[in-house]
Amino acid sequence: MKLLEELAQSLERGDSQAAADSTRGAIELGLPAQRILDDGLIAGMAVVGRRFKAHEIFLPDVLLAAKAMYAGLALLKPLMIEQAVATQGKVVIGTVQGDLHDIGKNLVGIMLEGAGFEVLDLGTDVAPETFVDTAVREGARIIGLSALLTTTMPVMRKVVEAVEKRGLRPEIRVIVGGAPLSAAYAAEIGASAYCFDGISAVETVREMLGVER
Ligand code: B12
Repeated sequence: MKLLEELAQSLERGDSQAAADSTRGAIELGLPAQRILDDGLIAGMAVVGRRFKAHEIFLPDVLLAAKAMYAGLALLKPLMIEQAVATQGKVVIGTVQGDLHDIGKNLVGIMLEGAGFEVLDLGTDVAPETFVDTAVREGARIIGLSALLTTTMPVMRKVVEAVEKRGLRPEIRVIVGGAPLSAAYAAEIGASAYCFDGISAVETVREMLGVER
């Protein structure tokens, strides 16, 4: 549908105003929230993610796309709640204690939210116990940790240990990401998975929660 294609393209261009206009237009047309989400916002963000991975576009473009996605999501959210668009499960995310970098974590959060997961974003500089307490309280089965500093990477191990100590494994899984990380480091600290970017985070979470697409 042309309007939803335009919505997707507005994300690719990073045009928040157009994204909001197209989303509003689609809502006024009476299209279901799920369809606006899938064929508009998620479709656009998926292209952006692929082009970023292929180095065809750069960080500022991704941030603009993310902003445009937020502009659309903000309008769509009340409708999603009203129409009870099935949430695929909850994911707690945050940047570990001592670390204030949040751009990558926010992008991953948007991608997960866009893919239909409920994201509980604890922000930055988050203590290990806070991750675990929130996951338990909210019934989230996945904790996603971000670290951009070599000095804060070891905090991730503390979160894994806290999950283990409380006997919450394997019900609660810990996935990790951030520029200095690697699959080898994730394995070393006992995390369930390392994700290179938002797309791989969505794929990993879908697989872990058994969500088909
Ligand atoms: C922007 C930036 C900042 C900004 C952060 C703004 C913000 N709101 O986030 C500011 C200016 C505040 C900053 C501060 C500092 N920074 Co800085 N920063 C960067 C920079 C340039 C870009 C990071 C970024 O946003 N990348 C873009 C995003 C999209 O990529 P990403 O974060 O990697 O995220 C992707 C994946 O990693 C993954 N991912 C990320 N998180 C998660 C989480 C999960 C669960 C999953 C599944 C996946 C995932 O998916 C994301 C999307 O694709 C990096 C350079 C770099 N090459 O990384 C330095 C860098 C990380 N910073 C660095 C340093 C040293 C600092 C400071 C200590 C500087 C100082 N002396 O004050 C402070 C530390 C402050 C603190 N306590 O955290 C160093 C770290 C070196 C090291 N070995 O640890 C770097 C590498 C720069 C360098 N080459 O020296 N920084």
